[in-house]
Amino acid sequence: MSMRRESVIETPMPPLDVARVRADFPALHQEVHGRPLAYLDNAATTQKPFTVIDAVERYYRRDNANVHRGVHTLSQRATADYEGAREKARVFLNAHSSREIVFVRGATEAINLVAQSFGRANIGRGDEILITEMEHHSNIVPWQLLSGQLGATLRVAPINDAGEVVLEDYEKLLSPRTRLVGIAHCSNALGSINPVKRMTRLAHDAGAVVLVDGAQAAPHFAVDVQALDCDFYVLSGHKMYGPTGIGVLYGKEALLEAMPPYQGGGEMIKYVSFDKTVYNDLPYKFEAGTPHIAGVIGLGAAIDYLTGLGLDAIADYERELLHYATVMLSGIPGLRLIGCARDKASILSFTLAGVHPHDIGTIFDHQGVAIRTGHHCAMPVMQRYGVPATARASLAFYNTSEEVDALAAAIHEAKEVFG
Ligand code: 7TS
Repeated sequence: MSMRRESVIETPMPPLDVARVRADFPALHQEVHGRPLAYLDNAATTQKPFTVIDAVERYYRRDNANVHRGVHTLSQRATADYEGAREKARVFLNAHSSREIVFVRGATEAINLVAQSFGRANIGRGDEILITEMEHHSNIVPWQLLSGQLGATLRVAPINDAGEVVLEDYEKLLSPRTRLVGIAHCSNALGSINPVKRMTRLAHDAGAVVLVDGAQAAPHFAVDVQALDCDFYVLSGHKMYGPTGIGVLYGKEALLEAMPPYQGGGEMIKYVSFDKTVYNDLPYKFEAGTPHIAGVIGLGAAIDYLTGLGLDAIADYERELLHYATVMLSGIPGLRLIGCARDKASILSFTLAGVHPHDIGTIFDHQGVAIRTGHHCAMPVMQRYGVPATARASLAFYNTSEEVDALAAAIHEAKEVFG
């Protein structure tokens, strides 16, 4: 038995069988406006496999109870599944301890938690917060709010034309005044993957704490928070094939331990009287109120699904698909690809001469091709490239080269309509 196990572990992961994978996602198999759906809006949210849908349904059908507070069987089952998902998230991120895994609503709430809890306790007047020019609004606005509240200054590391952070400028912006650095691991608008390990080391050398926004990274490749050595790492469940309304904040235990609570309420306390309240241990100190139990359990199933496919197999497949799509789109006259970083996830932002991105979206929808158009909650990126908006195709491991062909055909259709 043990020999069999060992041989399974030593066998390299098989390449991704996309036809089999697609069978796991019910929403992919439908027509839109009489055309087979090509769902290419995965950076906005991903579709869910049966295992995630079933896990959520099983909780509501069979195990529905509140967690951590009932001795009855249903509550024990719900608690075991909830805490089981925490352990899955810990392994997924290679965190040292499950006390470092806090369940939140999503990447947005995780960043706001760090800003308001860590930030208010550790950042003051005259201090600096450094982010990059490619951040999603959720890694800009919480720091602007905090800076305004504390009299701190927000600094921004620029990006080059390819959509890569200019590391020399980033390094120059780091100083003893820098208290916190916020970096996207992967940009939602450009696809650029940042060298966060190196950027973290540089920030630490300057004495700053580092938050990595992993919302667009975790669905595409393996993340190891201990190897990155970042202080905080945030995830959104719905971008990694799990439910909406659930996410993870990873924080180094010593930092979380020293931070004040973000919200007060039930669950986050050990003892309450009108004179004094004693807060709960980690991670419960940061999980006030009844959590999104079904969401956590669904996220656990999504992590199992990703791990089952293998993050390396996912990354390999998506790299090939990105290459195919880049070649296809680059050859189309009038098409401008925005974001050509050397290290890039399967996200293609583009503009089409003479066609407004919103019109592109509508025409594509009639071809069954789902993409996102707009500023992608990254307005400074649009400003950097001098465009009001882009069309964005974001590919997942269940997308195929035929769907990329459908995208190219839809682009030609848009050019004909407006050309
Ligand atoms: N960070 C990045 C890099 C993101 O792409 C997003 C959402 C968030 C944070 C916020 O995640 P939430 O789950 O808390 O909303 N990005 C997108 C997008 O690109 N299209 O729709 C949402």
